[in-house]
Amino acid sequence: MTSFHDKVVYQIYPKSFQDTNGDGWGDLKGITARLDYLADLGVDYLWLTPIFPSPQRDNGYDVADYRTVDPRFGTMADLDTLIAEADKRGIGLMFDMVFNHTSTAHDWFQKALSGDEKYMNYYIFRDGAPETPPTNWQSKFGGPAWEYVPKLKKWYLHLFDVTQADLNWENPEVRAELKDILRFWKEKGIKGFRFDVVNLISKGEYRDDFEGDGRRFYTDGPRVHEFLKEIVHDSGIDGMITVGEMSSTTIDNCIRYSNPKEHELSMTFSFHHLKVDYKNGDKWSLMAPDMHALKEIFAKWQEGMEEGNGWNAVFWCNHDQPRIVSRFGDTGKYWRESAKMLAAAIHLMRGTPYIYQGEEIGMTNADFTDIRAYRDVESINYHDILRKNGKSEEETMKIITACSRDNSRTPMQWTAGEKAGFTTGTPWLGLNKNHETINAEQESADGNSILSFYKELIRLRKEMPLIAEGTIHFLERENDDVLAYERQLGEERLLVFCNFRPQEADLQESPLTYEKNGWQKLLGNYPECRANLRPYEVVVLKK
Ligand code: TEU
Ligand code: CA
Repeated sequence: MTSFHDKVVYQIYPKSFQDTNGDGWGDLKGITARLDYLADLGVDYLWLTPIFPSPQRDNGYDVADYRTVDPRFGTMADLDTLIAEADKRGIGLMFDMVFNHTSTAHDWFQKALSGDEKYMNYYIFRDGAPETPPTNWQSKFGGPAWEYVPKLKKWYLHLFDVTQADLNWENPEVRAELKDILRFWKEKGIKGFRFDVVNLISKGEYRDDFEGDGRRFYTDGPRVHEFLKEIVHDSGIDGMITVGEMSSTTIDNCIRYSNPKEHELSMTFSFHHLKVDYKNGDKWSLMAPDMHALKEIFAKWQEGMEEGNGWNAVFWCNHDQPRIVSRFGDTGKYWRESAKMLAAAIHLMRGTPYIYQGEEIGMTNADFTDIRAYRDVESINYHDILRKNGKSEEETMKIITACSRDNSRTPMQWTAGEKAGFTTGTPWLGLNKNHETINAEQESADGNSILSFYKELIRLRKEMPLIAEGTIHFLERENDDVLAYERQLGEERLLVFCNFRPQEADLQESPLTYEKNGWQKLLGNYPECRANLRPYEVVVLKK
């Protein structure tokens, strides 16, 4: 199996990247138009979130047809052009395969609804009385995970929105369909795949959960590794770059998903480090990030995955997460410093880094304060749930504004001009007001910008095998202000110190002492080394 350790992936949310026909929706032609920007940044792959026909209840994660492009994004010819133009620049496309569920608008589900036995067996239908769902499981977007169909006198399972019906992976016909889809896109020239919530595909027992929302019965389920091996092998995608999105997973499972010996996936996304600001594990209650927990999670996952020869996708941002500078950094005085520090913290770890569009220019949360500005189904559902639970509109909006997935989905900020250079029409989701000061044009013109720093990190990965292949060991474990680790490959060593605080922080050993002892400063977000770390400072030293 090929290694992707020296590669960098850039995630595009096509709807918000670049519009070319003024309908307020980003499109494939828009991505093609921006390829030079991406090539200049230095990324190797573009992961596109789903561009398949879809009712867009969940922005394309509700797929109605896996074998073509939604006309709102363009045509198959536009896709061919994008693939060819990207290829010319040494960039490969990764597609986002949503195989845990389909939209209820998919032909298969429509046939199931009409009572066709073959297709009913594509989904998870259960008999039952209309008052009592088969289990008490909760949907990830709020409310029960089962929906009753009066005509069939049956319930179907939907772990996400009611329009996202879970597929029945126990049925070999379903697996055969999915393999066919993978072969189809591989033949079209797609170079890799991201698999949406792929550790939820093997459901275990259908039992009531009196301790949680049901996830322990279907997360990393009994046949998940077997299913993955089978579809990867039979569809001929082994050796291509693949990443699985793993919901509430464990290190042991992620080692099995990503150890090359297993022939499952190249790497895994896990999310534990992005829950350290969830109060009691609840996404919808506010808390300052717990730095101690963050450090422990990184140490455990980084060292644990290395020990089992697994491979992490390393990241802060995606289309489901609020912007990282707004969350763990600073959007005011230390905006630039904190964005660079956060970038280095991730890019120099052991794993393949992912950059989410706009992260490289330090984009911040949208900060929409009126629920009518939001488009995300999860945010809208939880707005209602929080209100029903007795929170005032003001308290509710404070939470939605901080936690909503729409924070990362606002249009890409290309210029300071009107509509940020994203569209000439009305964007499907509002722009962030700060595009006048935060935009790609300005960042590109400045050698000291966040964008320039990202380019430097990518360049270093290509130059220094240590970054791609070195071992990792965490330092300063008791110091909650600082994330610190050492990388090593043969004789070569790298030290990374990141101050996560808006004030100065001390280290056990001063960066100056390291310099005296023969270490060399390789990278940083402040000029010369000092005895301690300045606010949000990152210092990288090599020997
Ligand atoms: O997300 C899976 C998931 O469980 C969470 O990230 C979820 O979106 C949310 O953050 C819970 O609070 C994947 C996709 O990335 C997401 O966009 C889709 O909505 C979801 O699957 C369903 O396909
Ligand atoms: Ca468009």
